[in-house]
Amino acid sequence: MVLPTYNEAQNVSRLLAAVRSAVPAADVIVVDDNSPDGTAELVEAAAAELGQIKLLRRPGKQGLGSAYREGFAVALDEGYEAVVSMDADFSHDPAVIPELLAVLEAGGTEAGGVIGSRYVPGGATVDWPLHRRLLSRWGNRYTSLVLGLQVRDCTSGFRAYRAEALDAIEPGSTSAEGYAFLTELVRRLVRLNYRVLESPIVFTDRRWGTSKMSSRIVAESMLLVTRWGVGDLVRGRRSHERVRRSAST
Ligand SMILES: Nc1nc2c(ncn2[C@@H]2O[C@H](COP(=O)(O)OP(=O)(O)O)[C@@H](O)[C@H]2O)c(=O)[nH]1
Ligand SMILES: [Mg+2]
Repeated sequence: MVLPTYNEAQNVSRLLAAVRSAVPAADVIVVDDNSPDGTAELVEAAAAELGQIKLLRRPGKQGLGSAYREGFAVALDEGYEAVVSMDADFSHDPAVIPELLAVLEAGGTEAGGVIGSRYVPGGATVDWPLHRRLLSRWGNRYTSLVLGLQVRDCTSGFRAYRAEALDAIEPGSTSAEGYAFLTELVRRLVRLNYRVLESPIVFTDRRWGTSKMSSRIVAESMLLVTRWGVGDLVRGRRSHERVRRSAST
């Protein structure tokens, strides 16, 4: 499990306990960017209590993409079979992790990853303010249209990757900071002919703490998706038929 945290003091202790009970065997890597609210200290306390929790402390806020790049590098070094990512704010229900792993396993070696998806039948978004819902829904529609991806939720951070596939797409060589980072990983999986499956989740707005999403992150995402899409058009490279959606519910 790779969990990026920035100012998640109100969530992190409970979340780590919930993760442990959902997937008792999982090792957890928390990547904290020196959160001013003391998140790292709470992670250390949880690590002492629960075990199998590693904290990567970084000097300052460097963004979600950067946190994942570092967390994934450590996870891939450890030689796990699967790597799971999720927000540390309870928007992603830890109880769903075993299901994502089961769908990944059922997908066989050609399945590069499973996305916990809000936009496949059975998926939903609850309590999110209207502007966030519209942004996410239309941002995803734009992304799949422009990039020719058959994936409906490219910006969900709740995912299970086959470690071999994650390694193959070299997340360390990406440069995006926000949602575009998540989209770029999907794009790279599809390019390498991996299947990207989607399993429905119910996403709930965080109850505690505040979102770190910013207009800069949204702008970065729109800009990069557009740039990639134009690049693809120029090169005539489209990959519609390569991705199939999971039929699982
Ligand atoms: N380490 C690290 N984690 C971050 C950073 N930005 C966001 N996060 C974490 O990434 C996850 C997603 O961010 P969040 O604020 O929930 O975004 P939202 O769900 O789109 O509103 C949360 O667990 C955050 O604590 C960052 O710069 N560094
Ligand atoms: Mg969140």
